[in-house]
Amino acid sequence: MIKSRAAVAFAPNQPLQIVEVDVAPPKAGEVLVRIVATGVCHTDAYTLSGADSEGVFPCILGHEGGGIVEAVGEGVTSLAVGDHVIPLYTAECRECKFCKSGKTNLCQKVRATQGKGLMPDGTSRFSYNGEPIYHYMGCSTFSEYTVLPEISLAKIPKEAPLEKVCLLGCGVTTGIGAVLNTAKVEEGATVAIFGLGGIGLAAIIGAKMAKASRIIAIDINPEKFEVARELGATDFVNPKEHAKPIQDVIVEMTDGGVDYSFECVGNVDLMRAALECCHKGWGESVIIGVAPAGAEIKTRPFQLVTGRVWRGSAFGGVRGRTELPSYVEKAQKGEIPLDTFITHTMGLDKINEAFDLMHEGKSIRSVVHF
Ligand code: NAD
Ligand code: AHE
Ligand code: ZN
Ligand code: ZN
Repeated sequence: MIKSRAAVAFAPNQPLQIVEVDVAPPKAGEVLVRIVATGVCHTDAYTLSGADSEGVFPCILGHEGGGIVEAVGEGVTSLAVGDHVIPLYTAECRECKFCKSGKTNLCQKVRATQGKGLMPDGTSRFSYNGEPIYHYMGCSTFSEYTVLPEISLAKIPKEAPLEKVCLLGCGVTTGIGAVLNTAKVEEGATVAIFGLGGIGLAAIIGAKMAKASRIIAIDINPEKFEVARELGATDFVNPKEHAKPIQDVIVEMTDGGVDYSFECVGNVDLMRAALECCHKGWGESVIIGVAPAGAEIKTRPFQLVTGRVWRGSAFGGVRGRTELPSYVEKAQKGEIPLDTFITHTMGLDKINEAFDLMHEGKSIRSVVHF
C-alpha cells in the first residue's frame, strides 16, 4: 500500500475532499501511475452532480491526466517504470470483437467493470480508513497515484509536457477526433458547433484542420466567441439574441443548412436543433455532449427520412494507444494549441475552484498540478 493525496467525491453534489487515500499495488496486467497533472472536464462535473447512471460514490473522479509509470504488475510488457503515459477511459486491447472490427474505438475488454467503478478483477485499488473508494472511468486522475489496466494507457514521448498534453486525455482529442474521424468533414464543408467549452473549441480546431469553409460557433455565453475566432470560427451565434428557433437561424444563414453539426453541450433540445440545422439530403449531426440519465432525444422522423444523419462520438473515435501519440506530436509541433485551452492552473487543494469556474463559464480548462 502507498499513500496518495486525492480529491475524493464522497457523495453527489458535495465539494471534493482532499484526503490521503491508500493505493494497493498493481495486480497482473495493471500499472501504477503517478499523475503529474489533470484537466477537469465537464463529464467530471456531470458525474459529481448525480446525473450519471454509472456514478458510484465514494469515488475518485478525473479522466484527463498525464503521468509517469511508477510500477508495473505481473505480465505487463508494453510499459516500464519511468514511461510517460496518458490514461485512457476508452481502452484499446486490440483483441476484443470491437477492437478487431476496425469500425469503432469502443474497446469493451474492461468496459463492464470500469462502469461499476472497479478494476477488471472486480475490486478497487483505492481505500480510505479501510473502506473501498471507487475508481472512475477507469482513470481516477484526481489522485496523485492511480492504478489502471495496461490497455488503458497510451505511452507518449518523455519530451511532451504532461501538464499540457493531459488535455489530450479527453477534451481536445474528443473535439478534434469527432470532426476528423467520426464526421470525416471534407474541405469546403460548412460546420456548426454548439457549445464552446473545451470540446466545442477543439471541434473548431478539427474543422479548421479539415479546411471547412464556414465554421459557425454557437454559445449562450458570448465571452467564448473571442477564443473561437482565434481558433478559426468564421460566424458567431448567440441563441439568446434570436427569437426564432436556433436551427431556423442557421438554416437561413447557410442556404438550407450546414453539412455537419456537432453538439458539445449535453442538452437534448440543443441536440435536436443541431440535427435540424443540417442540410436536407446529406447533413450529418454528431452528438458529443453527455445528457443526464433518463434524458431522451427527439425529432420528427421526417428529418431523417429526408436525408439528415444522426451520429454519436466517444473520445472522438480515437484508438488511444495507437493514435494518441500522433495527437501529442501535433501538439508539440504547435498544430494543436493546448495553451489556448488552459485558462487556469491550480494545486489539488484548490480543485473545487476548477468546478466553480466551469459552472460560472469563466474557464475553458483548469489544469490541476500535483
Ligand atoms: P464546458 O462546460 O466547458 O462547455 C460547455 C459550453 O456549452 C459552455 O461554453 C456553455 O456556455 C455552452 N452552453 C451551455 N448551454 C448552451 C446552450 N443551450 N446553447 C449553446 N451553448 C450552451 O463543457 P465541455 O468540457 O466542453 O464538455 C461539453 C460536453 O461534452 C459535456 O456534456 C461533456 O460531458 C461532454 N463530453 C463528451 C465526450 C465524449 O467522448 N462524447 C468527451 C468529453 C466531454
Ligand atoms: N456514464 C455515462 C456515460 C458517459 C459517456 O457517454 N461518456 C463518454 C465519454 S465522456 C468523457 O468526458 C463515452 O466515452 N462514452 C462511451 C462509453 O463507453 O462510456 C452514462 O450516462 O451512463
Ligand atoms: Zn471528458
Ligand atoms: Zn478491445
